[in-house]
Amino acid sequence: MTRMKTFSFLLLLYVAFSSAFPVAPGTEDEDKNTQLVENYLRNFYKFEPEKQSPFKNKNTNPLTEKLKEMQTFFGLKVTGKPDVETLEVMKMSRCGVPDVGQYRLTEGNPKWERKDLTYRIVNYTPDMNPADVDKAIQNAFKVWSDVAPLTFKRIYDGTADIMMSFEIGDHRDNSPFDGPNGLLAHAFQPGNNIGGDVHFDEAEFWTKGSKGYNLFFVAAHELGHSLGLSHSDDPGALMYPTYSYIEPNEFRLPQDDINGIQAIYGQSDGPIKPTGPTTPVTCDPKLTFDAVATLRGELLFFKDRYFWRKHSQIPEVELNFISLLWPNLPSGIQAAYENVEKDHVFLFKENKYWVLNGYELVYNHPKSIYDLGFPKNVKRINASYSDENSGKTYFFVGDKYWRYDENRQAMDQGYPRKIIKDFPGIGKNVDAVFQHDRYIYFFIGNRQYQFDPNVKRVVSVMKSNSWFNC
Ligand SMILES: [Ca+2]
Ligand SMILES: [Ca+2]
Ligand SMILES: [Ca+2]
Ligand SMILES: [Zn+2]
Ligand SMILES: [Zn+2]
Repeated sequence: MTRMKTFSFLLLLYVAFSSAFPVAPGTEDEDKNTQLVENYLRNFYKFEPEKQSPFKNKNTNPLTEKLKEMQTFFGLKVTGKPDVETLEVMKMSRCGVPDVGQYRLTEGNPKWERKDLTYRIVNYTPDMNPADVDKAIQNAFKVWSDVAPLTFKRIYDGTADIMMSFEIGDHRDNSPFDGPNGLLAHAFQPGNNIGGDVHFDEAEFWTKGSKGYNLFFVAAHELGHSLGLSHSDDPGALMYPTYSYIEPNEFRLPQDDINGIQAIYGQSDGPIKPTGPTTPVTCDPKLTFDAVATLRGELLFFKDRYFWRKHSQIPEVELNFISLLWPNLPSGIQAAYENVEKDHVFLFKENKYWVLNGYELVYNHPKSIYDLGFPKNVKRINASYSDENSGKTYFFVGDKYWRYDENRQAMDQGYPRKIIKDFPGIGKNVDAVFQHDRYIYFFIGNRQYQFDPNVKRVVSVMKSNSWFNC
C-alpha cells in the first residue's frame, strides 16, 4: 500500500510559513481530541467500549487496538496513540460508511441480483442548478456502468432501487449527519427498501467544480457502496474514505475500483476492457516521473495526479495529490523548473504553463509557451531546468533543447540544438530533469543519469527513485 502523509506535509508548510513551533495542547484540546478519537472509532471502526466483555484480557486496551486498526488502514505509523498525524486524518471530511464492520465486503455479501437497476433523485440541493445535479448524478452512474455489466435507468416517481436524497441532521436512519464538513454522505449496501439508497449531507455546500464538495465525486463514491463495495485502503482509489478533489474532466476510474466492481459483477459487456490509473508506489523499481523541480531547497517529483516531496532534512518522502495543495493545477505536469532568484516554479503541460510564487499558485495563469519564444511546432515540453548561476533555462523537446535567458526573458540565438551534442550520453525524450549542487540529473524511464556539465559527461547512472531512500 502506498503511504500518503498528507497532513504532516501541511503541518510542515504551516511551520515554514509561520516559523511557529507547535505548542503543547491544553486540557481543553485534550478533551476535545479524546472525544474526536472515540467518536471516530465508534463511527468507522466499531469501537464499542460499553459492550466489552468483563472477562476481557486486561493487557489489551480496546481503544489502542482500534486505533492501530485505523492507523493501519490509512497507512499511518501504527503507534496505537492519537498522535498528530492520526488526529489530522480524523479531522478530514469523509464518507459516513464505516471502514470496517458490517459493510466490509466479504464472500456472500449482498449484491444486486438484477443488472438493470433504477434510480430516483428524490430532492435537490439549493446549492446547485437542478440540471447540474442531474448531470453529476448521471455521470456518477456512468463511472460504474462503463466498467461493469450494469445499467441504471432514472425514474421520476415511485420507489427506485437507488433512492438519492439530500438530508439534514438526524434523518431517521440511525446515521445522523453532523453539519458542515465531517460526514459528507453515506449509502447502504444492496438490498430492499433503504438498501442501495444514497444520502448527501445538505449542510455541505455542493458544487460541480472545486469549491465546496464536488457532487459528482461524492455520488460516484457512494454509488460504489450502493453496488456492494466497501472502502479501499488504496489512497488513489475512488473508494478511499476521505474526500479529495480532481478536475472532473480528468477523472478516470482507478484500477483498484475497477477490480473491486468486476469482482462482484464481472466485466462489462463491451468489447473493450477498460483499465484505469493505478496509484504509484514510491519504491517501485519501474517508477518513472513526469517532471521534477526544486522548490526552496526541496525536491518535487510529479507523476499523474500525484507528487512526492523530498526535504533534505527529512528522511521520509511524502506522496500527495497535486490537487490537495494546488486545486487549480492539472494532473500530468510534463515539465517543471525553479527560478531561485524570483522564487518562482514554472509548471508545464501541453502548450501552457503555470507559475508558483513560493507555494502559492500565481493568478492569471495558465499562459502560452509561445510567449516564451517557442515556435508553433512545439506542442509540449518534455523536461526543463534552470541554472541559477548563469540565469539560463534549458527546455528539452524530443531530441532537441532550447535555451532561455531569464534576465533578457527571451530565447537565446542558435537554438534548438541537438541534446546529444551538448549532453553526450543523454538521448532523446527526457522525462524530467533538475539541477542540484553542480550536477544535472536526467530522468529517462526508470533510470537517472547524473551529468557533470563541467566535464560534459554522465558520471553515474541510478534508479529513478534513488532520492526516496527505498
Ligand atoms: Ca433502495
Ligand atoms: Ca457533514
Ligand atoms: Ca516530462
Ligand atoms: Zn464511503
Ligand atoms: Zn442517511
